[in-house]
Amino acid sequence: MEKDWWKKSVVYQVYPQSFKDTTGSGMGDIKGIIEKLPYLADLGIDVIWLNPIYQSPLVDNGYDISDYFKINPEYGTMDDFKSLLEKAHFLGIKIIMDLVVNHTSDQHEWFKKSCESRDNEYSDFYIWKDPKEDGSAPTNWGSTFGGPAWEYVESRGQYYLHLFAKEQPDLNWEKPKVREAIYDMMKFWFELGIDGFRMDVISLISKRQDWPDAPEDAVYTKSYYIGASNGPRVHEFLHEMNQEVLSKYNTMTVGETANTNSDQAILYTDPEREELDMVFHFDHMHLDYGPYGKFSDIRFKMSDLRDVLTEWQCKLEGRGWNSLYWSNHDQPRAVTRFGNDTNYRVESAKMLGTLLHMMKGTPYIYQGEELGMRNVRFTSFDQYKDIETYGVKKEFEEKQLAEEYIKESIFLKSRDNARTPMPWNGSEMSGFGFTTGTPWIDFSPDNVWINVENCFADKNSVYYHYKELIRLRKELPVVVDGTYELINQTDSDVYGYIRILAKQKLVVICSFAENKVNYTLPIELKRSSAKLLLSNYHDTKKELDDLELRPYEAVIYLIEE
Ligand code: TEU
Repeated sequence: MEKDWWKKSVVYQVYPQSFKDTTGSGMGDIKGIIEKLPYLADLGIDVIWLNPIYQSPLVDNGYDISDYFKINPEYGTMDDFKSLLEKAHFLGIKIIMDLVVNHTSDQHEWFKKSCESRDNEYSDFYIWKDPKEDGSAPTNWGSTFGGPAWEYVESRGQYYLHLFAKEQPDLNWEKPKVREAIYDMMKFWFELGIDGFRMDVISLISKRQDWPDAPEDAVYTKSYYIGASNGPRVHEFLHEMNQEVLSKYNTMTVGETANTNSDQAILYTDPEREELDMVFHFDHMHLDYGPYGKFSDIRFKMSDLRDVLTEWQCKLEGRGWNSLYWSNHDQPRAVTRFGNDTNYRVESAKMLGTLLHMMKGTPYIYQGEELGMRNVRFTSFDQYKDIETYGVKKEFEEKQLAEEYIKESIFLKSRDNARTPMPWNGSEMSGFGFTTGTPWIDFSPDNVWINVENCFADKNSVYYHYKELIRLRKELPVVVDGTYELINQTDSDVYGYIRILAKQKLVVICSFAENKVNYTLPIELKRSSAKLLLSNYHDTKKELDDLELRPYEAVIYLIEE
């Protein structure tokens, strides 16, 4: 099989507990994914990224692993997983799993033993530090989910580090035996036949050994970044992982690298460095961050989005590889955050798909994005389930922020927006085709009208637009291999770019305006001979010329000469 197959691939992210439940437990399961493989094959995707399905107490929905070698019985058995692998591969679909090795669950055997004493085999599998002179924690770092990043354990008279929940103790990557155990685990899954890994917070695995305090003005829940992101040995560790494991298989790897800029991304993804294939950056996710980080009721600016995406397209050209995403299980729904989820939900969802999927890199579709699913207006806070959301509510109440602000910023940014069950049909009686039981999290009330069945029945649905975008990627070499150039630098509502490969030139123009806008095309691009490949309006003019763009109109023209 060819190397770099992932450059031509479209990835679909399945959030297992919300995808399809076949047992009535209210939790999605592996058999449910198997049942829906034809749906994914029909969409045209090439790779499925599975969020963690390992044994876990589910404090952080599986990102707290208590046994790396076992499937969580909530999702099924190892035989179910082997069957999923076999059936997906038969359909030409690869499977990548989630590698969560910055931390484990506090219920992992390693951690239980590590807590027992300072001199057993697992004592320093985690990061233990003595209290400061005054008995306080080793550093002033905050945890992502609120509260300090250090937890005191009497039995050891020490604190342990947890950048996330206290139930997620950080592994000590300085210890060769920890790395060895992780590499052995990775080989186990590769030998089973998986095709790669998405690597959870992989930019955090190397900590500065001088343990600096964070500046007082750091956003508390990310104040660990100073000592734990893009750390001193992170590239050494990843190169070692590559040499010990990854290079021995024909794999795809994507690192989730919080707090990483485009220059640093080249260090992670330059093939010469033999580390990772690509990374998820957060620069476009941070465009609507405010004084409290992600949970701010601030809207992004399109010109900022254009600048950020252009920076990443150009910086990594010929030196690395981009991942392309709008959302995932940690982010709110794309059409709410970046589009217009009321009057122009379908148009803007299609526009966002067009903008992203014609760029250079590997596109990721988060389950439900292809339906144009939007944020969920829960009526009661109790409907939220996510540990991050509860942490934010507590933090904001302690800061005595206005109740309305807390409610709105949680509606806008809670991770639960993306975690409501996948709606296969519009019948609440049938659990929207997701479950015959009570779902682990409430359904979105939108499911009655936004669901797979309705999308199948509507030839103008977001689903068919995504299907077309995927088809264009497979048919036109310029999409995978072409270079990227921004068309306009000044326009505030329209994002236009071109992709160039030999005689093929793709012209992509996307409006972020809620009203009609006149768009003047640079004279050198005007062609009557150009071919309109795709639009989110059915009557877009065929010639490539100045355009009167309707709200959120997105067009793709092909010039061949
Ligand atoms: O997320 C990494 C991370 O930093 C998240 O906290 C993310 O920035 C935040 O949720 C945005 O609001 C990874 C996983 O994707 C996430 O689901 C886990 O909770 C986290 O790591 C810990 O494993």
